[in-house]
Amino acid sequence: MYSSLLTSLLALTTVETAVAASQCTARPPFLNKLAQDNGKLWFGTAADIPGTAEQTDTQYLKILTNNKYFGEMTPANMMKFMYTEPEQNVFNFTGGDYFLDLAEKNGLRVRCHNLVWNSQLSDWVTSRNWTAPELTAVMKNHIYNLVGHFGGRCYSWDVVNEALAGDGSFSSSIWYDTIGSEYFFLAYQFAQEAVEQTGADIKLYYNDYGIESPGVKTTAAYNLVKELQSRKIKIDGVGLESHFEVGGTPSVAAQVAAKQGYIALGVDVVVTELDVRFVQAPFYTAAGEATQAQNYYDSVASCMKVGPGCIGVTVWDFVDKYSWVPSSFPGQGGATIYNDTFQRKPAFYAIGEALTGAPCTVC
Ligand code: 9MR
Repeated sequence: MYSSLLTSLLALTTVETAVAASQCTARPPFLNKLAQDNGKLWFGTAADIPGTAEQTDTQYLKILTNNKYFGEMTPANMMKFMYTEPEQNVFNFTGGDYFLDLAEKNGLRVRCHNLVWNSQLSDWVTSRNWTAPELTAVMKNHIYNLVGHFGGRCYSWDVVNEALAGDGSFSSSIWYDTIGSEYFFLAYQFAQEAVEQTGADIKLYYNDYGIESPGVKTTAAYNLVKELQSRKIKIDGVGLESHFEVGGTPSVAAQVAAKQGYIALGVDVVVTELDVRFVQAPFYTAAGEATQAQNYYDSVASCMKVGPGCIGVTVWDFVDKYSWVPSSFPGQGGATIYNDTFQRKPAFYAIGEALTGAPCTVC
């Protein structure tokens, strides 16, 4: 369990604290390097680039593009439907290409995100009624064009994003409501065909939240994987978003159990969007940050404990000022591993400890 770092830091004298802190400051845990040294493909982060303040924030970019910290980046928005196909069959790959260029220049992999979702669709999709064959053709064309254009530059694609409701049924979406449950399987079939046309090794993922610990929705996700497999349609992995609340995250055991369930089906898992938000201020108390550190530790530790089937951990951006949380949950925040002024939080060191099993000062 994550304990040694915080307990020992709290127990130290002022002088000792200063020494320990300076060791951390002088030699912070290089999270991606530690992840890769310990059997993972990456420790990664989402980034919302180009088109936002992140694009020109030199302090931000210096950390993002340091391959010792991050080995993967996921576009928070730029590859979504509304940006990539703003008008029917008119594609805009500028943002996605910029993102991939930045990643490749710095040696980071990219999880491409996402092809079929109910959010951030273009108006031309949502503002009219479609027949099932018409919308199926729209979906196919979108998938073929995106997979074809970005090709093997994508380590993987999140093919369908957030298809399930809390009770394990398909949630209402323009795709489901128009095409029915077959939309899900067709999306993967089209993605598989498109990948085959590229000739590249591109992994196909299902990505969702609320499937990080055993329960009805997680069982439903297992069943989607099994159904794809029984139809011999390509499915390589499941993304466990892991958007959690401070003090309210599933136990390590629960997160291990859920991950083992996917891995037992023969697919990989990735922690794809990890963050742990405070549901109310204050966001920066020692006690709150200690709990948050434990929560981050538990998710990363669960990925370590299940072995190579959990191939990496990605946080959903790394500095509080660029987190999605405050705009989606007014009054909530403090969810990432750096505060607004780029100071590393205890959670940062806790991740280093989870990746290595050793306190940050020696990792
Ligand atoms: O981080 C994204 C944010 O900038 C967008 O406004 C938001 C729109 O819904 O989507 C955010 O990313 C989401 C991701 O694509 C899917 N899982 C949940 C993420 C957080 O909302």
